[in-house]
Amino acid sequence: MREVTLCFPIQEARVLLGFKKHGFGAEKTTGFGGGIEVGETPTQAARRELLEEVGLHVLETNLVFTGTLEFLFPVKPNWDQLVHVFITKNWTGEPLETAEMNPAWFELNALPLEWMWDDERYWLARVLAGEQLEARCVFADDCETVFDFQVLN
Ligand code: 6OG
Repeated sequence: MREVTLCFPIQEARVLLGFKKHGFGAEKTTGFGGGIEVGETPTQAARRELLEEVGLHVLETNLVFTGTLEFLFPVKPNWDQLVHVFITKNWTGEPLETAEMNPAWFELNALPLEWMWDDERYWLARVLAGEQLEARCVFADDCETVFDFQVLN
């Protein structure tokens, strides 16, 4: 299964999200991340992707791993992904628009769930509040709607 990272920078009561311009999940708003390259740890990949996608420099020690989420698409198994999720509260640099992402800040109590992957309504607020979460999410045949969401621990 493809392994990817997803990272959410948090400052005060706000989270930085990005409007994704291309690729898997294009036109959705979400955190920053992407594929883990050969020889990289998930933390190294999360750090690289945060810099590439939004211009923020973060130390590995400032990335807090919150768990893995498995996303399964029974009608499109090649879309299945294992996502290593991180939050961070310490970085340097200012968010920059890049070829991949257009970033914006959102209040933690007003997440733009209608613009996000359907799964995020099940787990995002919990992870942003600092909860550790291992979960499995199965998408319906439309590959957009969550069919089943199970917390594994
Ligand atoms: P690239 O293909 O751009 O990395 N991602 C998902 N995020 C959510 N919320 N739900 C999913 O369910 C996801 N599948 C992937 C992880 C893809 C980026 O999209 C996230 C990566 O940050 C299907 O390399």
